[in-house]
Amino acid sequence: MSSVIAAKPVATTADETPKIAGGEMNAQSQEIDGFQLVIDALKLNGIDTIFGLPGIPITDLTRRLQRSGLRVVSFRHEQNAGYAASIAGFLTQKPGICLTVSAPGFLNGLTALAHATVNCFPMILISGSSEREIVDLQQGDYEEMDQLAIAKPLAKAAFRVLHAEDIGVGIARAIRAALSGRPGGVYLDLPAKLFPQAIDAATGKSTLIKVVDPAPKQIPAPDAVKRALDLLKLAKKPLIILGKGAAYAQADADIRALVERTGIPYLPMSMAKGLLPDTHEQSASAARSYVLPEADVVMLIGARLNWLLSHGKGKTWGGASAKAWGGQKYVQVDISPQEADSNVRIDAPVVGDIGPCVKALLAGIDAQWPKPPAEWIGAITERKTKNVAKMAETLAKNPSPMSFQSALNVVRDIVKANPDAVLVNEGANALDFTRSIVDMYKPRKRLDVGTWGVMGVGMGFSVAAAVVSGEQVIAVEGDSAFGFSGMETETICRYNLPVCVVIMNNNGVYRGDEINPTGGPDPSPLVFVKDARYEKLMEAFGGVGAHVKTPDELRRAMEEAIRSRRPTLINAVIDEKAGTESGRITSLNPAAKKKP
Ligand code: ADP
Ligand code: TZD
Ligand code: MG
Repeated sequence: MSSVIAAKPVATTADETPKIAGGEMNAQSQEIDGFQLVIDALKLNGIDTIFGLPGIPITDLTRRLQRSGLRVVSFRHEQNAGYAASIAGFLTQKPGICLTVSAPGFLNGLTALAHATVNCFPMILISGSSEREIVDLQQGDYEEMDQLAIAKPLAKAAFRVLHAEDIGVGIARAIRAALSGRPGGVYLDLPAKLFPQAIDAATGKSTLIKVVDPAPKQIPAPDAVKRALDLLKLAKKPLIILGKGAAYAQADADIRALVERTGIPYLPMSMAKGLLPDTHEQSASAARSYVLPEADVVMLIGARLNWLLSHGKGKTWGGASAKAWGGQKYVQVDISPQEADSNVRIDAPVVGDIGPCVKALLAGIDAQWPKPPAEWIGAITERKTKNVAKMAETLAKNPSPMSFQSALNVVRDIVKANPDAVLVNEGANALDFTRSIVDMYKPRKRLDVGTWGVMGVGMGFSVAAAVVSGEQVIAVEGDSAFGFSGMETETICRYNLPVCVVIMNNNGVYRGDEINPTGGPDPSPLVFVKDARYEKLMEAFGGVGAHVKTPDELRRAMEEAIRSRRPTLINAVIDEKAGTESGRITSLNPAAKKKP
């Protein structure tokens, strides 16, 4: 209570930028305000980049963050800033920060916060909020909303700070909640009144907390490791599945050693592609539909048995019916103790951080470790060889207009020649074909729609990937998918980022040839303006645009984009009849079997 009485506002409103050099303290009274405490707390914890969009009450915070030396990346829509923050968290193991204004800005950022939680990415959404007294009495304040209550069910944790001297604790708690255990999205509510609150500078500084060991590398229990090894050792048809948790954990060398020393075939989930190069001889990607039902022991490392793995049962896994268990035994390595048994029985849960878990498993694998039976490896190789040959045939075709495959064959070559480039990918067919055609060679280089299969992450992810890695970004986008965040081409140009967007333009959602069955003037809800010139969007902001109709033109445009590192948008014209409904997840569509 005393803090409220002691707190005195200093003159730092949006219209009145502080005149003192650095804007840090009121020189006479040696006071520090809430703005500065937020900045200092973030800096103290190694936060160096903020993704956001300014306005009341955080305009000055944005300015002062930049003045304090943090990189502030300002977007055109908060959702894209939020997606940027979420993927920055995935790439760096530091919580990605998204800063928004109240009510509508907060809500725009909230989708990304929920996405971060669902995908286990560490992120903090910091939103300014309106006057608590007015909000709580619902008296109609400017951008009134009880943001904390709304964020709670969608976030891993949610906090509000009312007093300047609690800023240090608030930010420490947010960081710890985002990073520790299973990472997730955290909401931090900072009411407008907090920012100008001034307290004694020395007292203020002493309240800041540098979080010690925010993501403890929890070690697994030895008996859990032994149980897992015993199970694996007896397997006749073992399989390892690597998920994006394994990519996040940054235990790349040990994961590779585990796969190679055991000799067990592995399948990478989409964002785990590149943990080992996709060309690795133990990769079973090209024989996925064979290995899932056939495997007898499956070790999941940082992957959940959710819809993306058909819940670990049913026909995909060799079950007799849609929900029947296929008979596999599962080992699951995961930081979350509650994940095991969420869909099927997990015979050997190994709970801990993937780094120490994989190390502990490796310690139990010596030269005597029995390699998987030759029949299993041979059967997989046979399927792989057949499927790879079939794929090569398709990729070599050169139809006009381009097919997804003939265009993506170019992207495949470009990524092979530039393995450090980050590939961002969204769409339906544009997603599924890219995932299966474009090989990845290094960890954390493929960023996509994740657990929700969400559209709209494209440009936010691209900006963040370019900002945090400094590497070339290649964004392969469905024309529908691109539309969700397309205005951020301006952001890409404004920050002059090396992002090359390639739109797989088939004139619509899934395909571009649907017609309105009534014969009326409205188009089908699934199609867009035909032959839209998306490349002009990038040109509008000073970037490079290209309109390409052949693989050769696409190759030249991509090579030039990578050579120049200029913001580039390539509008690749794809046959509008080429796609299928929902890409590869047609079966999830309730009416798919009875198309009107
Ligand atoms: P994918 O979509 O690639 O299959 P998921 O998002 O379903 O991957 O699963 C990721 C899993 O990784 C989550 O269950 C999460 O708890 C786990 N995870 C994330 N980080 C770590 C870590 N450092 N150590 C162990 N498990 C982790
Ligand atoms: N809205 C959001 C936020 N996420 C979604 N996944 C969808 C809607 C539904 N949806 C998909 O699942 S894929 C897709 C939508 C609208 C777009 C597919 O069209 P595209 O890709 O042009 O991006 P293709 O290559 O034409 O299939
Ligand atoms: Mg499309």
